[in-house]
Amino acid sequence: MNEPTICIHGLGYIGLPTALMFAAHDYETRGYDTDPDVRETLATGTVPYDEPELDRYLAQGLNSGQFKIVDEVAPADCHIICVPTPYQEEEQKTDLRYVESAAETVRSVLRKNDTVVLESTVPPGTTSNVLRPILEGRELTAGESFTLAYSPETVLPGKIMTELRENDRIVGNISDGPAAEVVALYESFVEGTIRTTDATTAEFVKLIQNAFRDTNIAFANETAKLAHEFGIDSREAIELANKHPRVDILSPGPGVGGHCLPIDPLFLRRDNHATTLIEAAREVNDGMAAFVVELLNSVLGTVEDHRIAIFGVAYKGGVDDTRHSPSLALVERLTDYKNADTAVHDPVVKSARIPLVTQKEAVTDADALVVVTDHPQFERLEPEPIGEKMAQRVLIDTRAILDRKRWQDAGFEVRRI
Ligand code: SAJ
Repeated sequence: MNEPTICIHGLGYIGLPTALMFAAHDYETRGYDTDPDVRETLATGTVPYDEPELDRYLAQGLNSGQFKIVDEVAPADCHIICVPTPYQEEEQKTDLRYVESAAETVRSVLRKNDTVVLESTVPPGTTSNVLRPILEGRELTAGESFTLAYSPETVLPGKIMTELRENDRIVGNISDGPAAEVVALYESFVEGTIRTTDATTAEFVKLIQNAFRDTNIAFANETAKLAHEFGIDSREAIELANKHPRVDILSPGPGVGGHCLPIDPLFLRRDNHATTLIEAAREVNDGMAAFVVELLNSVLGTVEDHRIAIFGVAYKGGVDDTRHSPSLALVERLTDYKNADTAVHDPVVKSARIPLVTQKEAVTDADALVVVTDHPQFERLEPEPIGEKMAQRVLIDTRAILDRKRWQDAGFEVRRI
């Protein structure tokens, strides 16, 4: 028997790797994206962002013919929806228009016995209350004539292919029963455990995983601010606290970026007013840019009329993604100060919505250097050649990745978060 054909809707950060994983596991996989530029770029074998292994998988998929990019969606045994779900801050609600429009497209080709899986991060209840009514028709009922499930991805940018294979996975069915077809599909490449539940629980679990991490980091950030007030080192304190068998505090830093942690927890908001802790965590994490400025002010007197070199615009080390980057938040915050000048350098990111300069340009005549992204390249920075070019030797190491003593020995005034 032939493997079922799969159509992936949305070829972004999650849809593309997922499609390529299925293609590499002998499924005839088609990829559709509404953006013709995305389709064209991928068809030439170019991955539009940095992610280990992805180039190789794309070349393999296209060359073997197992992965085809299509300009129109055709019937397939299984449709997997991986489209974006942005958050509208002003209206405090998730924008589900891409999910809805993908669902309309699927409905136009949906047949009896097909399977539809939603992977996009969504507010609890979306698969049942938004997706299901669009897909169902006079002849098609979810759970009876076709399978409908929700299965969130949990992969870490920078390790997407590895985590697609190795992480456990949840499959949430729309009706009673474990959605065996969907489990079988993911079993083709998932080496972790696949657990089944209902779709709304699966949607909820995805959100509380990210909310938990965001809240834990907020605790670390608050700890760091407190440690600063008590004149102690937050990293040493957290490391010692974590020796307790039931304590596991994450690392403080310049704020929480990326496309998931700063946004997904907000999907839990409704008119329920039950997200007090989650919203407070968001506030603490978003407030870290102001804390970095406080540290700068404490050394420089004021950041006004000073030039600040910022190292890193990626939201975390080892990736070229700048979405919701703490560095961009810091640059924006510094624009509030008269004549505060910023120069941003990142050895990994090729372009951002702010101008980027070389390392040398960034540090020349700078009054302070702020290391924002934990790129491994920065761990190896040498204090002397940098200090020589700077107007003042001030270092704010927001990730505590540099050897404080070496920088102090080279005459730097050092502050860490
Ligand atoms: N960060 C800290 N301190 C830490 C850990 C992270 O400040 O101790 C910062 C990072 O520097 C970054 C931000 O948090 O700015 C988020 O980075 P991350 O590595 O924690 O997470 P993401 O956004 O890259 O991926 C998260 C992951 N979620 C969880 O670990 C619960 C990933 O598994 C999800 O698949 C992904 O969100 C997603 O797509 O939802």
